[in-house]
Amino acid sequence: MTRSFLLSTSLFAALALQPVAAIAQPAPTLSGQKPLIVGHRGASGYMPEHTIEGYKLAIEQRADFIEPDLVSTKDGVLVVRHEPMLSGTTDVAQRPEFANRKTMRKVDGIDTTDWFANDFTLAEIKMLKAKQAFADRDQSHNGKYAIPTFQEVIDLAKAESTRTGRTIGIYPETKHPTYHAALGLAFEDKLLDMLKAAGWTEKTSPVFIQSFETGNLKYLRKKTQLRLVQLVDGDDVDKDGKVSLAAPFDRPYDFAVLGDKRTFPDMLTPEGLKEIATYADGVGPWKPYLIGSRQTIGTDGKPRDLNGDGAIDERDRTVIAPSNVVKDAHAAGLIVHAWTFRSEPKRLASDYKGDAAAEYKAYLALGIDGLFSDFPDQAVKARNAQ
Ligand SMILES: [Ca+2]
Ligand SMILES: [Ca+2]
Repeated sequence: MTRSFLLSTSLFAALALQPVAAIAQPAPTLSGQKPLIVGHRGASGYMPEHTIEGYKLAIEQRADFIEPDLVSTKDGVLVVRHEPMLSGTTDVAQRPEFANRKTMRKVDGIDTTDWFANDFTLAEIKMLKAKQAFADRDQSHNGKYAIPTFQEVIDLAKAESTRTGRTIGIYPETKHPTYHAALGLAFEDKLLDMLKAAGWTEKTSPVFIQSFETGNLKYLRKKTQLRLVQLVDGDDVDKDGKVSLAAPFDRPYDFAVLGDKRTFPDMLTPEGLKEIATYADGVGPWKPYLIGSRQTIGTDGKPRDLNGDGAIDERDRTVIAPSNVVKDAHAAGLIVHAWTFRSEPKRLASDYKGDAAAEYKAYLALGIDGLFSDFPDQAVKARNAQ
């Protein structure tokens, strides 16, 4: 005991000689500025996603950017939904007037039966009400709020910037570009026209445009100076903490259509990142690509229930060493915006002990330039605590 006391005392003395900042300071962002907090689909941990009310809450919670995911209506109006399928986030299935609109379509190669935004006019979409997408989150706002158009989100960001005196940025995602193009509803030009009308055309404008596909980002690169972000997806995380792949989450869907065999992980190698830097300003990786988490496998070959609650989930995983993705992306001149931070204790690896702040801290320490959170208040608090 004496020995360890002496050791720890001398270690303490050695550390005391160091400037405190040298010990705990996170790696710098590419710009050296504070990381951005993006309200993911609004403040979707608290409110139904992609509603004006949800975006307003994210702004109240001091998110720097709000994130509208974009899909097209039948009459070519951009509305905000996470996907063309409407049943997961609206009351469409409870509306007898639209019962016959349920149909099967192929979405990124997958047969999908649902109601699709592209089969509804804007007037019809406006009859629907939003609902919370996660069954384990607050359902009390269901049925109250309308589906906004993209224009309404632009107008909100402008009005709230004026009201608050802060710049509220927007971070639109072009959803399923190949799918929309096949329907004659490609909307890249429309998106740029709307942003231009809002006065946003420059690299310094408070806008990022994101996509999981590559072709539409390359197209946009030729037409705009606005910042572009290549999203990088995956299917799942395996027992060892590595991202696993299965279609359609194995590669950008335009790669799949063109027979390009490169996968999402291939895009995060130093070479892959250099390629992205030829047409985008940043990369938006699913966060297990930065810090994975592994299961503990028992002698029976099954994952162990670390917290003994009878279920196997995120809480039974242990984080592994961080990857080099942030460092390699910065070396390629790319910013890194990671997603999605979901602050509920049940969605955190065991290392974080149910404390979302610990997870934010671990990622911010890598030098990420921004992150998407369903709980912007918690993300802002963690960022400001740095
Ligand atoms: Ca999104
Ligand atoms: Ca468990």
